[in-house]
Amino acid sequence: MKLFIRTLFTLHFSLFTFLSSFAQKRPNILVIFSDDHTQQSISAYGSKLMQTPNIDRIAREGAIMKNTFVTNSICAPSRAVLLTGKYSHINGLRDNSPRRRFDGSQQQLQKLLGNVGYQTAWIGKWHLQTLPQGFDYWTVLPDQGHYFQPDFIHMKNDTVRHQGYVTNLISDFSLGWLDKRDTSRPFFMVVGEKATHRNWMPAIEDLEAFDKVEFPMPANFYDMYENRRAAAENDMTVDKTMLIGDDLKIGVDYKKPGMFGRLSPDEKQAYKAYYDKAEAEYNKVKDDPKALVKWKYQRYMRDYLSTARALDRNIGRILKYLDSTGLAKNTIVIYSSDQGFYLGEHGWFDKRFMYEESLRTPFVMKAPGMIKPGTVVNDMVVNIDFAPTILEMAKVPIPSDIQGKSFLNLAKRKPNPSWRKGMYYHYYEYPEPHHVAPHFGIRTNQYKLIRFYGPFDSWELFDMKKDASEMNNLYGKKGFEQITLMLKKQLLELALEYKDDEAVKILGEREKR
Ligand code: SGN
Ligand code: CA
Repeated sequence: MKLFIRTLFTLHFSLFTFLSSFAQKRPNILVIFSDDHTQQSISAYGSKLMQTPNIDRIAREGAIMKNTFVTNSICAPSRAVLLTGKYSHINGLRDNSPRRRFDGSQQQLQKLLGNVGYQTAWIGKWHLQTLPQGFDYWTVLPDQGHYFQPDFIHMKNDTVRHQGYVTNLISDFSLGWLDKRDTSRPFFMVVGEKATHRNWMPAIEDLEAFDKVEFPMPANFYDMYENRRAAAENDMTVDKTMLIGDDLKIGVDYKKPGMFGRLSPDEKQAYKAYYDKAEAEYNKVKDDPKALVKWKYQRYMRDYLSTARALDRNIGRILKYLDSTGLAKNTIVIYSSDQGFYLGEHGWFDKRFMYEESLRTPFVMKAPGMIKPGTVVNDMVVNIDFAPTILEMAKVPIPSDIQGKSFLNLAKRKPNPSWRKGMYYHYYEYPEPHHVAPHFGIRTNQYKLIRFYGPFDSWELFDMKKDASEMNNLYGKKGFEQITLMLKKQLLELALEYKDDEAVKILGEREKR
């Protein structure tokens, strides 16, 4: 009996050491996931607006996915896609309204990684209404969080206010956790950035960064939305929707609690001095609508890009930490954002529409030994693919109910002829806050077909090769009947494949009429 127990014990022990040594071989995974940080402002994606040397470094040392799209261009739903690898109608989080709450009891990436021995953490912006589940450690901003002196919730319902600028604090907490983690296990950490979400409050040191630059307005800034009924209904223009106070920071009451009231006395002084100068310019143009909108656009760009500077700088800080601790050689680093954003295209800020600027999102990753430096992937990847790609890199089997596909092989430069040729999109939140009608659609290499439903029931068709800025709706025009039929068929196939019953029903009803 004794011998039996001893043998059993030895067996168990060797199995344990075997498993933990196996676990040791798995790479660490660090995902930096920002908010509203768009490809048009990232130099690795060809932006001339500013330099993002640290994001570019990840791309240079690894892979850049040039055509990365989201399933639903909005904050919390996009995070839910990252965690589940499933569309909004499957993971349950379709929009940001407080009545929608993410069901954290469902299968999620961190739980699957935790099951094989990963130590898991989410630090920073979370925004999923319910508190994180399935992480060993988390520290999150309540709701949208604040840029200055933000509150954080630390593992319980304890809200603590911290001194400092949010992008710096998120890095401090992330590096702090890396310092104290259990080094016998691989880690999976998400650094959830608040930048560059509205109302784009730059760090003090970045306030004047773009003052000498005059930004060219996008060619379609003065879009009149001809032939695009749903787009015409928007309430997200730089001209009309952007707020002079909270967004453009003119005439702000620094005593009022909230975004500006949280600045320290020194920060208030610096902000006031800086935005008083902006106010003097504003006073010169405020009665001239044409000059005013140009001024608003310049101010918007300055604030957005200055806020992005701290983001890129902090990514650099995290990369340096990995270098100096030797972790870099066994750590996969991914940089991505929850969606893209309009920097004046169609006259807009914000996201939501299936048009290119907010449909796209950045995705770069370096994985030493796994992905060759300088890799450029042009195949279409979608944010449902992020979770399965991470699972494959961690050598974890991908559950069959995950809707995305791992693109690791594409990043390893192994072409896959059966890879998707069209991506599927579905947006829901309406009417507030920006009056973007619900819609779904398909984007192929050359075309985009969008079906708006609800109050602005309509179709849009674009030829992306000839009309990259999506100004010319070809739906119903002569000569496009065949391609429209084909795209409708593909759209229905995708809606069926992803089990989007609501879209299938709408498409079916249309057919009957
Ligand atoms: C949230 C949204 C923004 C939106 C404002 C509107 N972000 O911050 O897209 O501009 O609300 O606020 S999201 O993370 O929820 O998607 S409002 O007060 O001007 O209506
Ligand atoms: Ca966002």
